[in-house]
Amino acid sequence: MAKKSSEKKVAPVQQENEKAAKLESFVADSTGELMTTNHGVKINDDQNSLKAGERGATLLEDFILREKITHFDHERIPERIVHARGSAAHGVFKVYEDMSELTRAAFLCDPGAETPVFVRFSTVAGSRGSTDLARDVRGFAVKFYTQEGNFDLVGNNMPVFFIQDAVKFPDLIHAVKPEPDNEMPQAASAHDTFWDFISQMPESAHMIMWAMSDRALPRSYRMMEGFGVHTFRFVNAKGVSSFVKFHWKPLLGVHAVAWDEAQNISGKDPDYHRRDLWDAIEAGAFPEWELGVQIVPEEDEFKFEFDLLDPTKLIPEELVPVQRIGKMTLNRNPDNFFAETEQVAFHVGHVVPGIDFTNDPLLQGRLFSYTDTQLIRLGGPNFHEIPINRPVVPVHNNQRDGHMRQTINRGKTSYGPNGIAANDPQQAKAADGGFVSYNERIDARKIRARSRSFFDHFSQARLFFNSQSDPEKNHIIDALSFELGKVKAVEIRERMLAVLAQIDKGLAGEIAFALGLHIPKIPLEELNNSIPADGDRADYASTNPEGSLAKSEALSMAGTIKDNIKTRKIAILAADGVDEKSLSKVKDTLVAEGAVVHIIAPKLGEITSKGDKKIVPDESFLTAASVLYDAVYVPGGGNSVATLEAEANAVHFLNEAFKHCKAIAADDEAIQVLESTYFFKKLPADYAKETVLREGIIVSADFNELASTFVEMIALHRFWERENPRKIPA
Ligand code: HDE
Repeated sequence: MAKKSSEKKVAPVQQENEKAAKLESFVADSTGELMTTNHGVKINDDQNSLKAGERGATLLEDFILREKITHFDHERIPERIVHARGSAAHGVFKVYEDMSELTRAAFLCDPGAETPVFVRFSTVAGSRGSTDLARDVRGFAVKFYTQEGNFDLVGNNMPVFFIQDAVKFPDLIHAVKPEPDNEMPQAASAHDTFWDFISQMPESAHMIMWAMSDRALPRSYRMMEGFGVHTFRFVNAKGVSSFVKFHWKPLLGVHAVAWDEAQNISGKDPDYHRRDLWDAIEAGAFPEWELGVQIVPEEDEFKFEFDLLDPTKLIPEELVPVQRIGKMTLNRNPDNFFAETEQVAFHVGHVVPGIDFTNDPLLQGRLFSYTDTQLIRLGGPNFHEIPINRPVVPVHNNQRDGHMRQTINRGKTSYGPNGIAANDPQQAKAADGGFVSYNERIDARKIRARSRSFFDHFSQARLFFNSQSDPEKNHIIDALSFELGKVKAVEIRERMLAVLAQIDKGLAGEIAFALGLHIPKIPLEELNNSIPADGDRADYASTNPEGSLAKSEALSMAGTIKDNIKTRKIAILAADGVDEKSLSKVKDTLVAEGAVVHIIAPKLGEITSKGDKKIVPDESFLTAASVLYDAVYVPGGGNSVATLEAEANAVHFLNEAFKHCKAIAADDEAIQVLESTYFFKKLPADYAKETVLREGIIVSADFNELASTFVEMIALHRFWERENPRKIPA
């Protein structure tokens, strides 16, 4: 078995915990070791196969060659059918206060307990090698290694879902995946099959608004909210249950990139989110989220305009506030992508005593799917023995054998009840921590049907749209115009316009204009084409009530945290002759505020400052791109300014940063570089601070003022107002 090496390199910032200690016995480190076969025989030569003579044929006898090639031939396993592309990190979770009034889950009742976690973020539709910046939902799956076994909160970065019943999931995924005849397009919903399906499935209207919003283009996994989506149950020690919705609230705020930027990033750095997460953790800038819960007492189940069991609905925070009950910190990158990130197996059915399910039909179907998929993906029923999946507490039961069994179970019995082994392992009493399912009363007929309380498909879609800021609304309109513009079949576009008109006529009108179409008048009962063969269309007709809430602030990203610039990436453009004071004053201020600053020069190697100091740039214009940065600064220094002004890449860098609404700062001496950009003429003649903050551009000779205002500007994230008029040549 693998061994512990005293020389194992652990970055100083990385934190250890109980799960990390348990994983340690599986870690292999070859530093200073001799090469062996898988059976421990030392290898003398693994670069030349065994041949009959120097120029002769390779001999079948060569067990070293055969083992090496055979293992290689089997290195790949099936990728996840959805959420194939992901990145993960280790961390810890701590609850703030004892939650035992609501739940008996021990890890939520002891503020002193630190629970190890492993979190995997993912896109949904793309395959393993696809880009991070696809317009898509993001998976947000958390495995808590609690003292009562594993609890998996397998959520997304959007609080609702496309469909109301798990039986439709294969249809949804077949529709969004690349089309089956030509396997195109990869990691994109902008194609006929997806919108063909969606336009006949009005229950997806709410989720479509989320998926077409900026939420689908996160700036970073570290800047996304997470949601458990379904309504779950908390159950306390007395057996009293309440409904609960889970939330993750990122302490860095919720931020997005622009669609044009996302498309560019996909080319310049398809690993953008993966790298961002990895780099932040390596640098010790540990991402943090607060765990939030919305609690609904059992007796209030029917108090809402929507059904708590309907996964296309959220509970507006105005109706039930989110209580923040604990904090999660990700503080260690995995040692091995395959062994950990790829082999981790989440399951929405992994719950601990005190957390239970509701009858949400989407949740119920998921309970079946996750084990089923792991059986083939991870090769058999023993995937729970893979180190990353093992709980930190012991496992004892009568399950035995199967492919790749690791545990060597002692004794004669593998059944219960047994007399031979005194009936061990014994079932656990509830008082000893045994899981007891919530005693919900069910008295019903078997029926394939949906409750009418699920049929309002539009009021929350409208609530979401109405809650967005103007730039966010524009982005939704642009996104839908883009996606439907990529759809070839006119009847699909038209059907979709009819659906959108149910949400908001203005929204549908703008998209119809972009598509050069009219909105067809399709009555509500005609919109839903997902009805059973013997179903009556009228029985399945959507309803479209007004909804009593006009707006919900929490649904917009506009009011998110904007008070710091921690981990934001800032570019400083420089060339030979740069004024080193101008460069370092701004750089030092940004670094002191926690930003990551890169100097970008016409070439790599060294540049020489005005004062003859050697400066080593981090990137050249060839290796860097403005889309990989949040803001840009141009320091002074006559020669540097003259070089940058004449350098098309530098001017393009600034133009693009402007187009993507980013903060731009320049030393007064570098004004010529700005003058070479197309946007300069838009600047007001006097750079008063208020104007500067609105426009996100500052030019000043006072480095102190410049640096501190630049920090404020970067914290605001983006200046979306600049998109009007939205015709920008970059
Ligand atoms: Fe999943 N989902 N899902 N899902 N899901 C999978 O399990 C499934 C749904 C989510 O990082 C699969 O191990 C069905 C909602 C995440 O490893 C599979 C339905 C939500 C991940 C599966 C849903 C999710 C998955 C594929 C409809 C948000 C990635 C590989 C009822 C609450 C976990 C795997 C990771 C993965 C089935 C809907 C979240 C096939 C049948 C809703 C974050 O089992």
